[in-house]
Amino acid sequence: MADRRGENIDPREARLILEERAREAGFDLVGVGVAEPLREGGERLRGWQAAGMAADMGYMQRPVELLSNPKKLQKSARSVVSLGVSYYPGDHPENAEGGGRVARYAWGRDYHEVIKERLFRLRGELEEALGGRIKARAFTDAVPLLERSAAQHAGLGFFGRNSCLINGEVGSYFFIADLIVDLEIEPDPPGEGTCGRCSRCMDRCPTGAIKAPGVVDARLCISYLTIENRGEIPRRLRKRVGDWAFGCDVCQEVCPYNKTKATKSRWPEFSAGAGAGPYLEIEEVLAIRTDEEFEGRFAGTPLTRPGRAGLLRNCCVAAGNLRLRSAVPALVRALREDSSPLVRGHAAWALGEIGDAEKALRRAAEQEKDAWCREEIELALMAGAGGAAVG
Ligand code: B12
Ligand code: SF4
Ligand code: SF4
Repeated sequence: MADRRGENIDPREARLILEERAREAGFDLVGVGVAEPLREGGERLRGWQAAGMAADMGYMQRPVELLSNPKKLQKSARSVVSLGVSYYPGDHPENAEGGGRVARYAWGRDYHEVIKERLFRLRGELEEALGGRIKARAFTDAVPLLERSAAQHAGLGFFGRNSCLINGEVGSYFFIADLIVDLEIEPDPPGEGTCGRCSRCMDRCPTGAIKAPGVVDARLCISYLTIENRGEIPRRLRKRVGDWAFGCDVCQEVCPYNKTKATKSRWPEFSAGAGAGPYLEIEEVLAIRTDEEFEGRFAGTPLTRPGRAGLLRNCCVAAGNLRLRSAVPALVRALREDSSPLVRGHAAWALGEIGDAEKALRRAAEQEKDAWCREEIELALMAGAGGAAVG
């Protein structure tokens, strides 16, 4: 139980202390909302779920009442503190070597771990400064709550047409973290701002995933296809994935708010040198054959999320789209030796795109036991022979 001493704290004083401590802890944005249901966000979520746009993300199929109500996470909740931390590490250099492109949020260490550490410390400091134990749940991207909606309520920014939360000063390259507390803290006015007449993100999204302003169909989104998706990248979308091997930043790159305002991250953990960086070496990734090797290479970074087969699948697609001749031997080995049909099938596709691998594809066709892979090989042979487009 919370120490009831917390109840005597003036909400305005609590807000000042929170601001001071959160800034000291390195958060770029701080805001507070009353712990009440997020009605508009909930309604939007309901429509999104009903349209099938959550794809197969089971955790996004949970009841709207749960995802949109902070009190479901903590019964005694009175305030939701939203914190923003810029992860912007800079821009991708030119892809001169033919690498697999990594979205900016994933260049460094795993944000879940990094933010959690500072968030827990902040919670401790707040408890101390506020003179009593406050009951607080601290999390980022890990519990069922519409974090963007909560953060908009708390004044951190407005919803862009790309559905990202945009802050007029910082842009949109920031993570959201939350503290749900049983203390009354003076709330902030909701975030305001507008895209005006701009629609660049909708026009430039490579797969047309932004179906309406603020509505992203995950089934088409490259971020979903390369991170959360456990199955194949649908053939009709593969070419549109381009060289993205993990996530996608296009709808943020084109956004005027990021072109002029994006604030560089002050957290060294999110810099390119701290993790995988802006590009993956495709041949190196394609040579990873076991989960142990994969963990050894990517543990502590967000890139473990799709699993070994998922990341190799993505690198095959990027290699195919880049027409990466230097990757042919690694693709042929993956086609022949990899234990995962997902990898073998996408390796076949990539070889079909690059061409000149007919012999290897024919040999694989004779040995392949998996029906889907055999189909991929046949289509790759047709594509490689300059036949019908694989689609
Ligand atoms: C599922 C998920 C995904 C899915 C689906 C994305 C989506 N747009 O729904 C996929 C895998 C595709 C994805 C991709 C990305 N994600 Co993501 N994702 C989430 C997660 C877990 C839930 C999002 C969600 O609730 N979707 C359901 C739909 C209905 O909600 P929504 O798109 O957020 O839209 C809201 C607004 O439309 C809002 N709304 C309310 N009123 C109004 C009014 C108007 C006028 C408008 C326009 C909208 C609006 O209601 C909706 C519900 O809150 C959150 C973490 C969390 N627990 O919230 C992170 C989160 C949204 N992701 C994040 C990030 C960084 C990304 C990527 C940038 C990663 C990348 N580079 O690849 C991309 C961005 C793609 C994009 N354009 O959205 C950050 C976003 C931070 C920010 N500044 O906005 C979050 C908040 C994680 C975090 N804690 O930092 N993600
Ligand atoms: S992340 Fe990429 S694929 Fe997804 S909506 Fe944005 S631009 Fe489109
Ligand atoms: S690119 Fe334009 S329309 Fe899209 S989020 Fe940014 S300002 Fe809004």
